[in-house]
Amino acid sequence: MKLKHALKTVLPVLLAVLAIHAHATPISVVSYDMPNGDSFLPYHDNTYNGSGDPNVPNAPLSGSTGQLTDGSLGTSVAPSEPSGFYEYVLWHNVLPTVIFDFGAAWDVDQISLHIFRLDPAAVHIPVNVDVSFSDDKINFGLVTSFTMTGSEVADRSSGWIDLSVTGTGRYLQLLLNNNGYHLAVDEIAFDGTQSPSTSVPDAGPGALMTALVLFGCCAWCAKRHATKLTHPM
Ligand SMILES: [Ca+2]
Ligand SMILES: [Ca+2]
Repeated sequence: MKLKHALKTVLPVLLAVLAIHAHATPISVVSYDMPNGDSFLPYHDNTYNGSGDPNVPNAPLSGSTGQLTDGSLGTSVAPSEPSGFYEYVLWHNVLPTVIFDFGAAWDVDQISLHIFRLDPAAVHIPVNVDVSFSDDKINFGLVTSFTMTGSEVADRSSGWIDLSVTGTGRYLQLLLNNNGYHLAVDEIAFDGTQSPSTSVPDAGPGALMTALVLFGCCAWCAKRHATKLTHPM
């Protein structure tokens, strides 16, 4: 009886410990909506297979995914070789806004952008990236704006830029302010935890060890109490 009571007391603490140890995992993107890339065919989102024509520059694309979330990365590209940009989506004439659908609400804590920089061809890092969240794809919350220095990635190379965010929603909107220059992006990824936080936590070794110690203390206390009752002083 006492053991049952002790377990009842320690259980909330144990669950809290497990929740604290839940950690971020990659978030799968169900679909993203955005304007297609510009001019040359390699600049487009060539594998996008939803609504909208990926062969038409700046066509509105929606309902599916393409090169931005396929896991494939581009390489360095010579300024005179548009074909080398195939893995990238390159915008110039539009200020791209991309709305991602995660299929369910997630607590997002990191956005990772893989971007190519080529100063001689005016392919630059965006001057700022604006992030906002929504549950219905219509009403978006407060905007978090990240200002870039332009040197996050070395010239003539591509690299990851990680942005730490705090936000929850099924939809995430990214505004990539290219400030009138070219912007070449080949992958965008997200990390976070499923929302609400009552989802099944990922119990690591530390969490399990803490849980075992708590359980052991609980059992010892209950046994000691029972012994006292059996052999009163
Ligand atoms: Ca890609
Ligand atoms: Ca492309």
